[in-house]
Amino acid sequence: MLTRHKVVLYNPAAVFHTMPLGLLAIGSNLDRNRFEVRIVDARIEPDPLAATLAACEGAICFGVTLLTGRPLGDGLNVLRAVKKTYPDIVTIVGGWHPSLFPAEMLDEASIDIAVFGQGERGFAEIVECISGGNSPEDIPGTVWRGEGSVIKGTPRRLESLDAFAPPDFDLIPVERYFELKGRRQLDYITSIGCNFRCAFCADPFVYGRDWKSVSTERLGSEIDMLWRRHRFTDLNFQDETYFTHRHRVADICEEFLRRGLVFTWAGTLRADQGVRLPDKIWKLCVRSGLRRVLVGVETGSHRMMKRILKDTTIDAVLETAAKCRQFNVAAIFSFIVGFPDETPDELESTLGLIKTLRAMSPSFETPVFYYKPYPGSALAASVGEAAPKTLEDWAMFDYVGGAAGSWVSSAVYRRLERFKFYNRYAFSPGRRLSQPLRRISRWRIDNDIYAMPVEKFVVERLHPSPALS
Ligand code: B12
Ligand code: SF4
Repeated sequence: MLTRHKVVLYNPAAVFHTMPLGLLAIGSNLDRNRFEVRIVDARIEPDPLAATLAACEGAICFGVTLLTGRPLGDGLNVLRAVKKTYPDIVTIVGGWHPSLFPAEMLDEASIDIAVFGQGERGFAEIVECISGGNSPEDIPGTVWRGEGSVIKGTPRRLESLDAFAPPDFDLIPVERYFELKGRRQLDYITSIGCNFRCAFCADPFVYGRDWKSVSTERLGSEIDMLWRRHRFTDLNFQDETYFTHRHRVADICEEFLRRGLVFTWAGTLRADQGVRLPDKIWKLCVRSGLRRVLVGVETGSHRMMKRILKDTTIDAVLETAAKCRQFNVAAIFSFIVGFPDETPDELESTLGLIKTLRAMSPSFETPVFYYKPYPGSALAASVGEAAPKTLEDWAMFDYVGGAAGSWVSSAVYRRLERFKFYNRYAFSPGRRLSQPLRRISRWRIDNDIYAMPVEKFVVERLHPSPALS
């Protein structure tokens, strides 16, 4: 009888309960007859470190997915503890931060191998090597320690998702995620990469403006099976740009309708894609359950829109917003502020656009994030010395919690934090108790008066939980 080798995967602590799709992708592509896959998610374990150390007993390797910011810090702590307790376990990191900084990951002694880019095939090859008692070297898309130096393998070409096994949701306690999310919402990914070139985004750097997807037929039957099995009521597509090909989107809607699947769904839409989407596809989307789109607007300034290579326009944003209103689709319009050379007038244009969108519909949200200089782009280069250098610095570099880059003055930061607070309450439907706060917030936003933010002080004292915007 074959020995089943244990492989442990760790998802660090983070603010939301999105399902760990990266770990599901790599874990589902190991031969389950030969490998026992255990996923430990810090977001659902009461004592993640103890659970990880217990799971790693007898395991041949420990894989961690790492996002920049606090998840990176948590991941490093756990990697160190695992390596200390089990010096022979092979530790592997992958995901967005290692894809941006593969070689730098090996500055950390507790990390043996870093995988960059799409991970399914590289991870399977590494695990195969380890289980055969071999040292995983020369595997494309990975970085490892050679004789006295760190060696980077050749990059892998992005592969169609049809080349891999679909995510096996039995690897995670799906019901527990539903409970924590407060709704029966399943996360899913139908494509990887993005064809666009936005200068602030990690995607063009990591996937070279390539985009690959799963076929609609396979997606239809997977979602059908998952819906019957888990009875989710909402499907959250986590693709970078779900509406990349409008005819594919239409085919997926037809699949859902043909199979009689009843749920709502949400996906990412660029403003220019919203404009190009014919009304009949908007209607089809709504008929098949579209409830919300996520549109990365980023800025309300024409010059910044060009500078960040967004390749869309503010008119397109407003037109897409009008379409959302026309077809009764909710929208999250997300913004980025604190670009290195953003002028005060440009910042005001952004805040103005946010107010315009909020006033268009109560079902429009406008979260605001601070710009972070991810490498590989002209924008990041312009930040120069201010960019974080070590892994520890990157672990402290987090959008969540509201940190801005050092080039954002404290006056601008204060103004933005106050604007974000009042903007959040000014337009939200809220309960009766919060109506005075809503009125005062609306008054402050309409008149641009943010001095003496007593309400902000009181609310943050009462509800100190981290928020995204
Ligand atoms: C869901 C999500 C989250 C979830 C994370 C869920 C989780 N697992 O904990 C939450 C909400 C917590 C989150 C937070 C943030 N996110 Co986010 N998020 C996403 C999103 C939309 C989907 C991630 C996903 O599941 N992808 C699908 C899976 C299949 O892909 P994957 O994770 O990349 O995994 C593949 C490879 O990376 C690799 N791989 C991944 N892990 C591992 C591990 C090993 C061992 C190996 C070998 C390989 C491997 O193999 C996988 C299969 O090919 C992505 C965009 C995207 N489409 O990827 C943005 C994205 C990852 N997020 C991003 C950002 C900017 C953020 C925030 C900073 C922003 C914010 N608004 O707060 C924060 C940072 C985290 C924090 N400080 O808490 C950026 C990248 C940031 C970065 N450099 O790390 C992305 C790419 C969006 C973008 N284009 O800007 N995010
Ligand atoms: S911001 Fe969105 S559209 Fe632009 S490159 Fe990144 S994923 Fe693509």
